[in-house]
Amino acid sequence: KSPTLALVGATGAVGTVMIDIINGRESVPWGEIRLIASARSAGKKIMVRGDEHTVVELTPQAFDGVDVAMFDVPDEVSARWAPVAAERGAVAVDNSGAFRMDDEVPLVVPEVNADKVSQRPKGIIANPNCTTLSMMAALGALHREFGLTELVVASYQAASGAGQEGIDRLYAELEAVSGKGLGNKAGDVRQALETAGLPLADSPFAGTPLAMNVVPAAGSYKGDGWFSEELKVRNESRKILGISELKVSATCVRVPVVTTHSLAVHATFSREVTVEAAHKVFEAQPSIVLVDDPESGRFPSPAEVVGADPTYVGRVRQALDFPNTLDFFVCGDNLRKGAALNTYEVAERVAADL
Ligand code: 11C
Repeated sequence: KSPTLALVGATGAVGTVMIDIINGRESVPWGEIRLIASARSAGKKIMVRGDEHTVVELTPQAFDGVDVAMFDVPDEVSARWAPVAAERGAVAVDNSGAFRMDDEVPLVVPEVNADKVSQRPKGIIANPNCTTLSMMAALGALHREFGLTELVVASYQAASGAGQEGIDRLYAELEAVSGKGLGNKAGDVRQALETAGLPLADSPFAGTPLAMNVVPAAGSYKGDGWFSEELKVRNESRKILGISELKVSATCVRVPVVTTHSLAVHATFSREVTVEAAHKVFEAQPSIVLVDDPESGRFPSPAEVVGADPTYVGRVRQALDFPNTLDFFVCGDNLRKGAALNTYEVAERVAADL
C-alpha cells in the first residue's frame, strides 16, 4: 500500500507553500494525503493534486494510519504533537526549532547528510532554520572537497521569515512610506509609521521600521549580544556538517524583501581554494545554480530567485588577504528550500525506505 502523508499546519504560510510544492511534483509516492490544522482552520477545503481535501483538526486520532507527518507549525505545537505522531507510528519531519539540537533527532539537508534520515530513534527528523539552510547545499559541497574550518556570515533575511505577520507588516509599512520623500531625516520613517496607525511596538521586527531600513536583529534576543538566529546558524551548521568544533560567527539582519534570504559567506578551508575550483564544485551540484558574471551584472538577488527551488550562488571571490578563504553570496527562497521543500524532500526519502 502506498504510504499516507500528513501535513500539519496546512493553512499556514509554509504549509501553503508545501501544498504548492506537492501540487508541482511530477509524481508523488503517497496514497492518501491528509491535511491537518488547528480547530480554527478545520473544515477548510484545499485542492491537492486535483482533488479537494478537507482540513481535519489536530488530534491524536488525526495521525492514525499516517506513515510520514510533516510539521510546519510553531515550536510549541511541534514540541507537543510531533511525539504524538511518532507514538502513533508516523515518522515526524519537523520544520520547527523544537528538536533540532536534540542528539537523538537528526537535522537533515539531503544534499549534505541524507544518510542521517534513517537514524531517528525518536521517530522524529528535524528540518533546519531557513537561514542556515539557505547556505547548506553550497557549504556542504565545498566542505566535501576542501574541508571547512571557519565560517563567518552576514544574513539579509526576508520578512516572510517572520511568517504571514511579517509579510503583512512589510506591505503595510511600504504603503505607509511610499511617495513621501522620506529617509533623509533620522526618525522620519518611524514617525510616518506611527502616524499611519502602524505602531512600532506591534512590529515583529524588533520595534524598528523595516521599510526603507535594515534591522540588525533577527529572532529573539538571547543575551551576551546575540539574537537567536545567529546562535541557530552556529549550532545548526555544526550539526548538519558534522563538524562539532567548527568556528562560526553570524550577524543576522532583516531587510525589506518579502521572500528569499541572502547570505554573504566568508568560508575558510583547510587548504587553498581557487575560484575556478569552487565554480566546478558548484556547477556539479544539481540543486545549485551558479550566477557569477559580475562584469555583466549577473549575480543572484532575491527579486530574481524568489519562487525557485535551487540555491543560487554568485560573487565568488578568493578573499584577497586570506589564501584559504572564499567569499560568496547565496540566495535561497526561505519558504521553499529554506522550509517546505527541504521538509518535503526528507519526507520523500523516508517514504522510499518504508
Ligand atoms: C526568520 N529564519 O527568518 C527565521 C524563520 O527557526 O525555523 C524560521 C525560524 C526557525 O525569521
